[in-house]
Amino acid sequence: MSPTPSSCVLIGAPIDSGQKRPGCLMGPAAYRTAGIVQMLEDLGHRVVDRGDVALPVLEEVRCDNPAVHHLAETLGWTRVLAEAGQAACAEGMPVFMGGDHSLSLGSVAGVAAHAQAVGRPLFVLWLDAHSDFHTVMTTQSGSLHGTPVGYLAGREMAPLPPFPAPVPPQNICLFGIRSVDPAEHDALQAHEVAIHDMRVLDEQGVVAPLRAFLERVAAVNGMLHVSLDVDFMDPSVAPAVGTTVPGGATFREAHLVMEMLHESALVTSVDLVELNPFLDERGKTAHLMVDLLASLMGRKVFDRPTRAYRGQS
Ligand code: HAR
Ligand code: MN
Ligand code: MN
Ligand code: MN
Repeated sequence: MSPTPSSCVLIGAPIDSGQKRPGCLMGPAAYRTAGIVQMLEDLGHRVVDRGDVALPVLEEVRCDNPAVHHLAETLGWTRVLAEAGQAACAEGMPVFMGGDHSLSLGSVAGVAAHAQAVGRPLFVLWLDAHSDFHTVMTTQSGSLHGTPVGYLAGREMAPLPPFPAPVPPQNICLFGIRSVDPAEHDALQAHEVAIHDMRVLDEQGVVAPLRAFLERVAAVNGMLHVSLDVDFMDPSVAPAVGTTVPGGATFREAHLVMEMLHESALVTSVDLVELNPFLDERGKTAHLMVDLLASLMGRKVFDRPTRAYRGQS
């Protein structure tokens, strides 16, 4: 289980439709401009850039929540990303370049289908200010970027297709959250999702809670999908996101999480989401996201041994 070198499969997801502020669709271009391919190659990885997925012909859909917007588009993106994601898993580590967080409806569906096919349990680390645990029926904003965790946990999400192999709530870790709507709060309580909110990270730091989760992944030879929302970080270090929430992870906390993930050698797929380049300051946030991925993929000042998590050979 060597963390380097590996093959990375880049999948661009130029998606804006999961929320109301235009701009996230420029995300994949911003990551490429910030040098994501060169960075990965410099770390010794093979990189295949699959380009951007394209929206298929849309089907007509309706739902009973009048707040919901762009449902047909979201359904279309979900389909193509699930397909692209599952195919990419067979070739290397998929890196989904968003696009708003609704892309994870598809990316995680693809990864989950792959995990099921190879008979390994899937774990999901959700680095975000938000819990994204709504359903199509509970969202009040109607913005479907607030629903992917609900979907992958197997909550009722018609007219989306049923989630393939729902992830058991205990295998989902929400890390850094600090903005949870009342309907999400109640559903989270009922589902036993692992939650390390900002209060926990303030008290314990990022290391102990993350280590505890990684040990659980390693103990059962799990696959680990990491979904990194720009608003996991504090807006002072990551301004280019439409839904900033003060009190987020610092620059070093975010890198430390990524460095620990690298040392764990457990990560099998990644989402980079919610970057809105139109709101950025001279590429600052795009560069931060690429640098965080670099830490996750092995950039470090001094070599450190791969940390053997319990149960990992
Ligand atoms: N919970 C709020 C809603 O559903 C805000 C969701 C915002 N989500 C993101 N992604 N920005 O984490 O509208
Ligand atoms: Mn829109
Ligand atoms: Mn999110
Ligand atoms: Mn968020």
